[in-house]
Amino acid sequence: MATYAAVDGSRLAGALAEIAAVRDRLGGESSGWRIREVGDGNLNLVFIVEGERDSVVVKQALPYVRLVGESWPLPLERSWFEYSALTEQARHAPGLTPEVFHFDRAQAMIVMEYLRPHVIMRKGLIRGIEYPRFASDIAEFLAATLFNTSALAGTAATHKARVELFAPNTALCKITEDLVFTDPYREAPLNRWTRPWLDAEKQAFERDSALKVAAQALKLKFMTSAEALIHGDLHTGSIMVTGEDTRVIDPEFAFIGPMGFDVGAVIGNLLLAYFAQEGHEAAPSARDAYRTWILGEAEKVWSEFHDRFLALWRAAPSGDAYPASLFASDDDRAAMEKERGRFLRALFEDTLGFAGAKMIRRILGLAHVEDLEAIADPDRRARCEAKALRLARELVVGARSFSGLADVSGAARAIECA
Ligand code: SR1
Ligand code: MG
Repeated sequence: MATYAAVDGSRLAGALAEIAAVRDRLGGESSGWRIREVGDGNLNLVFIVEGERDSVVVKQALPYVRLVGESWPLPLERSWFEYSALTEQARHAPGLTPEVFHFDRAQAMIVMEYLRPHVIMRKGLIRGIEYPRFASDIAEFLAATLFNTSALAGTAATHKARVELFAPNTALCKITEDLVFTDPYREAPLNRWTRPWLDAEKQAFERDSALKVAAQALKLKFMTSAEALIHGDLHTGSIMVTGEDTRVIDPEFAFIGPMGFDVGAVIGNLLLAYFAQEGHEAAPSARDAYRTWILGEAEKVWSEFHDRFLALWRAAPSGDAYPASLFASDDDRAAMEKERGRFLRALFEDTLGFAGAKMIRRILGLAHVEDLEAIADPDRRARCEAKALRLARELVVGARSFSGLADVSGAARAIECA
C-alpha cells in the first residue's frame, strides 16, 4: 500500500499478508484471520487480528479526530511520533511497552503485540481491582524514560537531536495546550460538564484569576520546558495491566517537554479514580478499602519514582548538565546532593500542578474519563466531580503548600469525607 487509506477488516488482512514478519507471526491463511475493530479512544482505529498461531494489534491513525469527526483534521504523522517514542521508551524501560512488529509510515500504521489478558487500568479502577505491580512498574517507567532522555543522562547534542525529532508534533501538543490548559477556563464550544449541577463551578473557574494564572504558568512550562521525552498522555487509559505485568501504550502525544507532566498525569488520574468510587460502590463505604489502596498507589508512584530517579542520577551522572567532573570534592558532592533535592522538589510541585490541570480538563473540558462518565446518576456524578475539582484547584494554585504526596492524600480524604 503506497498512498494512505484507512483500512477496514477485509483490506487489512490483505495488507498484513504482504508483511512477512506479521504473516509468519499470525500463521495460517490470511482468509482465516479473525479481525475486529476495538478502538474506543478519541483518535484512532485499533484492530485485533487473530491468526492460527498468534494475534497482533494494528493501530492506524485517522486523518481527523475520531471523537469529533472530519471537521477536526489531525496529521497522520502522529503515528511516526508514537512509533519513535515506543522505540525510545523500550530502550530505557524494557518490558514496560508493547513490542512493535512493524511500522508503515505512509499508512500511519503500527503493528504491535496483542497484550492479553491485560485490561486498561482505568477499567480495572472502575471495577475496584488492585494491581500489585502497578506502582513499581509505572515508577520505573517514569524514572527510566524521563531521566535517560534528559540532559542529566545524555549529551547536549543528543538532547537537541531528540528535541528536533519530536518538535514537529505540534498538532498533538496544540490539542493539550487548548484542551488541558485553556478551554476549561473559558467558554469554548466543545466544553462539556454535568449541567446544570456544575454550572456554578464552571463559572467560578472562569472568574478565578489565581487559578487561571497558575494554569497558564503550567501551560508555559508545557510549551517551553524541554526537559525529557515525555509520553504526553499518560492517563490510566494509556496503561494496560494484569496482576503481574504493566505496559504503557499510546505515546502519540510524545515530545520533549516537562517531566512533571507525565508523573502528574498518572497521579491526577488516580485521584479522579479515587473521587469516582462513590459512583461505583454497591453501598456507601463499600469501597473504602479500595479508596485507601488508590491513594496508597499514588503515594507509591511518587516515592518510588523519586527514589529511582535519584538513584539513576547518583549512579550515572553522564549528561552534559551537571558534569560529574565538576563535583569531585566532598563539598562538591554535598552541594550536588542538595541540588538534586531542589530539582526533585521542583519536579514534585510541577507534578501536582499538572495533576490538578489534568483533573480539571476531564470534568470541564471536551474529553472526559470513563471513571466519571460511567456514573449514570448525574446527581451522584456531579458530587464526585465537584470534590475532584476542589482538590484539583488546590493542586494547581497551591502545589507549593503540599509537603509530600501523603499530604495530598490527606487533602483528598478531607474533601471526600466533608
Ligand atoms: C481531541 S483528543 C482528546 C483527548 O484524547 C486524547 O487521549 C488526549 O488526552 C486528548 O487530549
Ligand atoms: Mg491515547
